[in-house]
This record gives sequence, structure tokens and C-alpha cells, in this order.
Amino acid sequence: MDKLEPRCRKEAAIPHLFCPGCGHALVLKTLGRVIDDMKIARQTAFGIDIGCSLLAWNFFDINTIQTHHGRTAPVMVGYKMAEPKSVALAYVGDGAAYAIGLQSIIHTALRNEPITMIVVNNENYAMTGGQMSPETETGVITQTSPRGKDMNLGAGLKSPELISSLGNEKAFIARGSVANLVELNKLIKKAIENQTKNNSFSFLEVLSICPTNWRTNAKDSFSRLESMSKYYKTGIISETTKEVN
Ligand SMILES: Cc1ncc(C[n+]2csc(CCOP(=O)(O)OP(=O)(O)O)c2C)c(N)n1
Ligand code: SF4
Repeated sequence: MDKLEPRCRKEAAIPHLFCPGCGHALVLKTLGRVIDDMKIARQTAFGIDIGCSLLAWNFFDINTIQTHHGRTAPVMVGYKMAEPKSVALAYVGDGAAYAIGLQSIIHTALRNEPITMIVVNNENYAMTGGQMSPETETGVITQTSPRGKDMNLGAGLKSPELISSLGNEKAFIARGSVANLVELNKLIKKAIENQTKNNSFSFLEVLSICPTNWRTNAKDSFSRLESMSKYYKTGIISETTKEVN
């Protein structure tokens, strides 16, 4: 196995199925390194959505569950109820999470269900060809906003902040970016530990790049990511100060 790949990576699935330069691969490799470091590969259940996240169906050599569009949170809540000693991860795109799936996430957060959600925010519905998502910022051009997203369609939804406002004091809520994989590694670890140590809900949004639908080269992808992080601020949004058990 290539030393740059996490140990929990499925060797037969190299190279991955994402487009060249896709941010999903960066998020997943960082997640894999955390799973290696925490030695939790055997107890982890990895739930994926419909969207480009489904291209991770064979990324890891760990138990993986394919769910319906926007329904990864309730599926993983059910899994965790059946297997309380497992580490339940829900890996979702921003369209699925914040449009069709938002109500599920809100109630998962309110009930402090002990799962860890990672939402990859590339500001579009990538798998279906780059339509506008709730995260698309005002003025941004997509397949369904060819003249730039109209202000009347709403500014980009700051979902981690929204979820934080629900008042679950045991939740860990943060936003990272594929522009800073060292920080992302730390945030993923904290998000998983809030499940394993505190038996509580965690929510991590990751700002990511989609060169195919953004129609950007590597340099322009990261310039756009930098501009995204001015609107969507990275870092910890809320975390519990005391351990629950
Ligand atoms: C109930 C339902 N509605 C719509 C779709 C069509 N659909 C498949 S993938 C997708 C977009 C996914 O976008 P996102 O969740 O942002 O993930 P990305 O592809 O950007 O990673 C949609 C709308 C579907 N499969 N099921
Ligand atoms: S369409 Fe975008 S998000 Fe999907 S695999 Fe390609 S680059 Fe990644």
C-alpha cells in the first residue's frame, strides 16, 4: 500500500472513483488517517448518501452502508441504536444534507443522537450536474443560476450555525476546509471523540472543491475555496466543556 494512503483504505479501490482533483478524496483520506490513528476501523460503520459521496462505497476496508438521498442521518441513528458500541459516521453532500435532509439533521441534533456527521460543502448538487444548492452563495453561477444566484433565492445557508442555535450543549459543531488538512484532521478527531467519549452528536461541515462543475483548474479551485471561507468561517462553532460519561 502507498504510504500516502491510510491503512484502512481498500487497496483494490485505488485509484478512487472521484474526478481528478475532487475535494471528496481529500476529506476521505483525512478521515481514513483519523480512523487509523484512533484504531477504530473494525467498529466503524460508514454511512454514505446519494450524491458524489456514494463514490466512496468501496473507498475504505470498513463496513459501509449506502443510504437514500438525504437520509444518511436517520439510517446511522438506527444503526447506532442497534449497535451502541459502534462508531457511526454519516458522510453526506451539502445538497442532500441541507435541502431534503435538513429536518432529519435538526431532530438528530436536538435528540443528541450519538453519531458523527460530515457534510461536504461544494456549494452545488455535483452528481446531477452542478445545480444550485442551499449553500450556493449569492451571485454564484451554476447550471440553474446561469446569471448568478439571485439574492431573492436566499443567501448561502450557514447550517452548522443553524444547528448550533438549537441549543444542544453536548454537541460538537465545527466547519473545516480541504484547504487546511492539518486542522481538518483535528476537527474530525474531535467530532468522532464526542461520539466515543461523550456519547453525543457531532456535526462537521467541510468546505470542498468540485473542479468539474465549477469548471476550475487547481489554482482557481483553491482561490474559490478561499473566497468561500470568508463567508463560511472555519473553526469550532460549539463544543461541550465537560465529558458526559
Ligand atoms: C429523493 C431523491 N431526490 C433527488 C435525487 C437526485 N439526486 C441524486 S444525487 C443529487 C445531488 C447530490 O448533491 P449533494 O448532496 O450536494 O452531493 P454532491 O454530489 O455535491 O457531493 C440529487 C439531487 C435522488 N437520487 N433522490
Ligand atoms: S462532480 Fe465534483 S464533487 Fe463529484 S466527483 Fe466530480 S469533482 Fe468531485
